[in-house]
Amino acid sequence: MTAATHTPRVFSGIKPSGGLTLGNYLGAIKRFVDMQGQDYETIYCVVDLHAITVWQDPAELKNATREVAAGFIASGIDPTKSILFNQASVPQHAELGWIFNCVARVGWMNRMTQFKDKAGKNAEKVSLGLYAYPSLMAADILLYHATHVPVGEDQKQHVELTRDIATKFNNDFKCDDFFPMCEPIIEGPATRVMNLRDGSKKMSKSGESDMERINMTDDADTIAKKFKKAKTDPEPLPESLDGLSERPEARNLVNIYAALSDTTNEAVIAEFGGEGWGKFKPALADLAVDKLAPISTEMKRLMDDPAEIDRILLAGADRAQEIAEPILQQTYDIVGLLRPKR
Ligand code: AQP
Repeated sequence: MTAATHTPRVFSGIKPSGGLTLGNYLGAIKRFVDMQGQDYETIYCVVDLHAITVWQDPAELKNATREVAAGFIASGIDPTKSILFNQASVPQHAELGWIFNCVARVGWMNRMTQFKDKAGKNAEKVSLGLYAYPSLMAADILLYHATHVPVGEDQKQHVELTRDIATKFNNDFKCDDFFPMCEPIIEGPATRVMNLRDGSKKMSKSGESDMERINMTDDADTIAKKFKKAKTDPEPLPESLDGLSERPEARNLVNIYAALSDTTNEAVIAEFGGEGWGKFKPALADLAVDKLAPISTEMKRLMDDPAEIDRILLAGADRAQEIAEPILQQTYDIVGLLRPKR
């Protein structure tokens, strides 16, 4: 099989490790929606197996899984156009993940910056799953022979590792390009949305303070309050983009405005250059409310009917398995694992 024969196929996922943030929306979901209905098959997954690499309250996890699914649908992922499912309902992910644990090298995992950030000084005490996370992520992507992976900047290194795993597997087992070289798609002004209280840190679901992030389900008053209190400096917005280079908090708010309004940072600076925060922050809050309110209203409506979300996820899992199972079966054959047909 040659690269050219791999069907153009998009795969990406989001962990149900807490409520969705504006970072997840701008860095991932909004872009997933943009890629839907173009020249790719699109497969989107709630990656619950990744969520449990750190402790998750079992009573919360199923709800969080449904909420991420609701976030996808409310943002515009159409389950008839894209395949939408949760990872735990397609066991082939974990099966291929194990094979990739045996392909990936410990030295590769040691270089993963996300592991270092998340483990911090506690590396001896974190789960083995957190360490092996990138190998399962490679399985998520390659189980579908996905060719394109839209992600935020923080996931670039993991997609590159996926390519390393594919290359080593293809070389070790002399199977040409059985697994494709997937491309990370990292585009737009908000590929790394930063924490509102500290412009050197990423906005995360699991960050310590709720004030450091905008949740997709925040109401208008909360969004306005969070932007009002967002850390900035005393200077007005600069007249040109260069003036943002040493101002991470200011740059972050400009990036968010540009991404929410589907424009460029240059256009935002052309509109607001020279203005103070007293004008820009309320405009940003209004824009965010305008974009997020219809999504959060729809998320709430969907969450009132969890059985319907489960039905959508199950139908998606069936479609996902139709693609995944033959690829996993071929992988077993290539590796030499005996798996007689029932
Ligand atoms: N701040 C961000 N800016 C841009 N993109 C982001 N993404 C996450 N945060 C930002 C992108 O969202 C997708 C799903 O990410 P994930 O939830 O699976 O994992 P994560 O990157 O670890 O997200 P969080 O919010 O930081 O979760 P926690 O706190 O639980 O670890 C990815 O494409 C990611 O790049």
